[in-house]
Amino acid sequence: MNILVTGGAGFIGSNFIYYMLQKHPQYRIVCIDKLTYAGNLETLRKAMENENFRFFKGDITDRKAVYGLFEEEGFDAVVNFAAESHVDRSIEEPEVFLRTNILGTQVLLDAAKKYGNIRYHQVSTDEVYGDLPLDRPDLFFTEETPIHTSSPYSASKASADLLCMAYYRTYGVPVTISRCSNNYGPYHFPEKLIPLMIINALHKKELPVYGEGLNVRDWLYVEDHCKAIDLILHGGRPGEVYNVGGHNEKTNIEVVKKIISILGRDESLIKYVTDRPGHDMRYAIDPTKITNELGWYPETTFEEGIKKTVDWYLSNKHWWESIVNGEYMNYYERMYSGR
Ligand code: NAD
Ligand code: TDX
Repeated sequence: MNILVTGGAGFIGSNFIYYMLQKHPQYRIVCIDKLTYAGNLETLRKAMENENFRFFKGDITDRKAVYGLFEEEGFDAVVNFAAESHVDRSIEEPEVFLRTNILGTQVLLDAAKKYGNIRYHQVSTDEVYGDLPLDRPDLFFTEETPIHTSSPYSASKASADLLCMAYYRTYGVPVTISRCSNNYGPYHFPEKLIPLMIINALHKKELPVYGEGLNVRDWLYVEDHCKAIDLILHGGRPGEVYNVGGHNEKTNIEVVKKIISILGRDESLIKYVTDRPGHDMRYAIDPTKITNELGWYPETTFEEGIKKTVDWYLSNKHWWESIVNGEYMNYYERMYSGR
C-alpha cells in the first residue's frame, strides 16, 4: 500500500507513521505537512532514514500541490491528521481552523474522488459530540450521539466530518471516520494539558488549572489510537464512523496531581486560573462498535501510559526545550499571564 499521511510532523500523525513503518515494513508512507508551529521535522528524523518514507512540505489547502502529489504517487489511501488542533487557539483566532480543518479536508476529498479507488480516513474527535454532564456518569458518546459542538475547533472538525459523509453518499468516495478521545504520549506539543504540566512541574513553575479542575477527559495512550486507525483502514466499513476511547476518565486535577506525584513535586505549584470560555465538562467514549467489529481494545492503562510519557519527556529534553524556548514563549505569555 502507498499511504498519504497528512499532518505527520505533529503529535498523533508522527506516532502513526512510526507505528505503520514498523507494523507494515513493506508499505510506502508519504507525509505532507505544512510545518506550522505544531509541526516539527525533528520528530520525523528517524523516519527519514527509512527508504519507504517520504516527507513533502505542503499545505493541504493548496489544491495544486495536493493534486500534484497524488498524480506523482498514486496513493491507495489517505489518512488525514492535518489540522489546527488546540481549542484555546481556536477561541483566540478561529479563521485558520476553518481554512485548514474544513477547506483542507475538502481538497483531500476532491483528490480522493478525482484520482479514484482511494480509501480516505478522517481523523476526527470526540469533541464533535459536545459534552456530557458530570452528574450522569451512566452516559457515553456513541456513534449515534448527535453532533453538538462548543468551540470553533470542534465546529470545524464536525463540519469536516459532515463533508466526508457527503462525499461518501454523493460521490461514493470510500470514507471512514474515527472519533477519538484525548490522546497522550511522546511528541505531544507542550501547549496541551499533559506535556504542559510535565514541563512546568520540571521547572517548578505554576501549574495553571482551568476553573476548578473538575472537567473530565477520557485519556488514551497514542499508540492505542494508531492501532485503531490501522484496523479501520484495513477492515472498517466505508461510510461508517468509529468511536475510539478506553474508558479512562479522569478529572483534570487528578491528572495534574498524578504528574506532580510522579515527578516528586509539591501540590502548592497548582494555580486555579480563569476558566476556558465554553469549557466542555465531560467527554466519555463508548467504543463498543470498534471492539465488536474490528477487535480493537486499548492495551495501555493510564497508570502505565502516564509513567511512560513522563519518562519520555525526561529523556527527550532536546525535543521540547527547543520548542519552549522559541516562539511558544510568546503564546504562553499571551495565554497565561494575568489569567
Ligand atoms: P498537532 O497540532 O500536534 O499536529 C497537527 C499537524 O498538522 C502539525 O504537524 C501541523 O504542522 C500540521 N498542519 C496544520 N495545518 C496544516 C495544513 N494546512 N497543511 C498541512 N499540514 C498542516 O495535532 P494532533 O494532536 O497530532 O492531532 C492530529 C489530528 O487528530 C487532528 O486532526 C485532531 O483534530 C485529531 N485528534 C486529536 C486528539 C488529541 O488528543 N490530540 C484527539 C482526537 C482527535
Ligand atoms: O493549561 C491548561 N489547563 C487546563 O486546565 C490546559 C492547556 C488545559 N487545561 C484543561 C482544559 C481541558 O479540560 O485540560 C483539559 C485538556 O485540555 P487540552 O490538552 O487543551 O485538550 P482538550 O481541550 O480536551 O482537546 C484535546 O482533545 C481532543 C485536543 O487538543 C484536541 O485536538 C482533541 O480533539
